[in-house]
Amino acid sequence: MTELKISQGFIAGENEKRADAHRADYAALGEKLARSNIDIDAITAKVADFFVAVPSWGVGTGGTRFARFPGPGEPRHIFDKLEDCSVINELTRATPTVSLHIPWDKADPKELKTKGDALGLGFDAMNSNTFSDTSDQAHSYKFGSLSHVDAATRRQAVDHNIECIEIGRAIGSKALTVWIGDGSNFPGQANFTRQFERYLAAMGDIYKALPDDWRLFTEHKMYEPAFYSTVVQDWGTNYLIAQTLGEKAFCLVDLGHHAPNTNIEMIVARLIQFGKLGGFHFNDSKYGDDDLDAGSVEPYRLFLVFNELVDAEDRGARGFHPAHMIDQSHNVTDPIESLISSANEIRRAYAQALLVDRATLQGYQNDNDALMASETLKRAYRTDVEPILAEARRRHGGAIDPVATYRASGYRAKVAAERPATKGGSGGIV
Ligand SMILES: [Mn+2]
Repeated sequence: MTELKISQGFIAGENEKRADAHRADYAALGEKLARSNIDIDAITAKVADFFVAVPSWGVGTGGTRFARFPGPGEPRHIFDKLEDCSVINELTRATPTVSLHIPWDKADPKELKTKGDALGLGFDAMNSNTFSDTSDQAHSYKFGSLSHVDAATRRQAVDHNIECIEIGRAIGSKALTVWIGDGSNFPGQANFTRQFERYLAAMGDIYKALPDDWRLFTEHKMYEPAFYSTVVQDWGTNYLIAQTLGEKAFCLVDLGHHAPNTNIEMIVARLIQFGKLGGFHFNDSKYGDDDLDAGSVEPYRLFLVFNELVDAEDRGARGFHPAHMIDQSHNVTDPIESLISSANEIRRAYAQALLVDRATLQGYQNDNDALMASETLKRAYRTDVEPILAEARRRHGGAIDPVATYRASGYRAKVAAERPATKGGSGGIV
């Protein structure tokens, strides 16, 4: 019996208020798509089968280097976080898994698994943390972790990652994501080559501890916290890592971890072509690693990324099964609402990409008809697929309007009464 935070009866009641308008919108869109020989129910079924993991750290209010402004009813620990995550899944039916972060979410694995099972949640990739120190560790990561000049510090960082794998095994995870903050702030501070050699050797030790049915994701990030050089700074370095480590190693693309104007969709295509796309951390950005809500600033770019994913799916690209995860920091919104909205935006981009007429597109590409090729993408992108998203949710017990239903449920006020107000705390931007 699944422990429900918002009853199915309540969601059904909210849906009933919107049922007539939704039915009419879905029928109208179905007619429009049928004129292009697209079966709306086939698209809806695919969308309903598309899932994205929510990050445990995303349900707490984030922050910046300057401050953090907590909201009401902040989760006190991982078990509260899992309850908030289950609300997102109940309403969207798009987020059945949670990505944990160790040590932030450290708890008895048996209790984690029991709570996840009770809430109907599984566990996605484990995330290690060697970018900050805990009070009980012997060696500091101030000057690096897996690439540190000191062997004992590197060993400590390797052991931490192996511990993450062990916790993950106990709760049913199948992947480890490694992001490090190692780098330098001054020219000359680090020897680029030796630093990367040390990193690769340490990652090799982690890779050896990886179970056969697991995948290892490495995440590149252009800069921050190191501001002059970063060890794993770009997709090229990331690809070299995956190539060096072996067939269970893949590149993770965090959409916010690139310079402004970088053609991320082309990076995605390259990694797919060479069988090394591991998955995504979805978010959006304007200036840098802003960790804004997915699709909030550049929805067209998100669509173009999904255009590459659907293209790869259609042609059965080798080794193509990317992990989808959200990685955002919610500073000014209710984190649950932001994650609901982001899961919808990610599904929206997928649905729009499914509508691209690929045979026609290929024809325009072969004819060098640049304008009509672009228009073919735009035609799919301009389609309002909201009725498809709503129907995918509704068919699986979710809400036609998940944010409105969440607000009507009073969940935030209920947990605010149960959970004492917090002050400050870490930003959780990774
Ligand atoms: Mn990330």
